[in-house]
Amino acid sequence: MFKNFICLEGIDGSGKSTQITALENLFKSKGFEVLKIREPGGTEISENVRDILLNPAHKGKMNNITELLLYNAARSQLIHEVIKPALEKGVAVLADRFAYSTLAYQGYGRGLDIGMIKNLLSITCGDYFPNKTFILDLPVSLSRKRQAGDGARSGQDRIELEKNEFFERVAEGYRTIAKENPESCVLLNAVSPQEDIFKLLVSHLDGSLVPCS
Ligand code: Z5A
Repeated sequence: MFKNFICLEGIDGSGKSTQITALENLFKSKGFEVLKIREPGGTEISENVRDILLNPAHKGKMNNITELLLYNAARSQLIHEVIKPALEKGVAVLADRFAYSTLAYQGYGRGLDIGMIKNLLSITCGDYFPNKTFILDLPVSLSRKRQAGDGARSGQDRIELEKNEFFERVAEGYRTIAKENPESCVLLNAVSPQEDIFKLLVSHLDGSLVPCS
């Protein structure tokens, strides 16, 4: 039932939104009903939590456990209000980040205990976990360049204000996650041209797309 729950992960600017939009178009052209979601966010409550999490005025004030719980609170609401009903109707769900973001940022980035986070994620997500996760692997220096070159941005959020060393740990954490989950995760080189990444991504989905019932 949960076959078409696909997630894109990676550090900021790695091209998640770009690839999700291309995937959405492909899925629609194949007759799928598609739901695109982003984390944190996607419901009224989760978007309010997002505002608290990303507010740059909270830089240096938010405790790491508070941050961990807030990301999971936003996710729990999104799962129960949006993801669960969509998957039960046979809608394909395309997620811009999900639970592996917490493992990468709060676990490997902040240094919180990985086992504790995995336990929390299993409470938050239960059976609702992407069947395929694509991790876009980008050097931190390029992530910063893409952020700076993106005119649509209005200043840095609280997480973007972190130092490069934090993002190096997050990027390495994502590589570890990909290695530990070879059945469900694919690590893609995000430096390649968008079209090449998309072709590769689709090649990993072939055969796993099922039509809406
Ligand atoms: N966070 C967390 O700590 N814990 C959690 O559990 C969760 C999240 C769920 C949410 O940020 C923040 O919360 C995030 C992690 C943390 N913090 N950081 N840093 P967000 O949702 O607001 O933003 P984001 O997901 O990090 O990033 P983004 O700006 O949306 O990036 P993106 O979607 O990966 O990239 P993009 O918008 O598709 O592309 C960025 C630019 O690069 C754009 O100009 C593109 O045209 C260009 N681009 C894309 N692909 C390419 C290629 N292949 N070549 C060249 N240029 C490209």
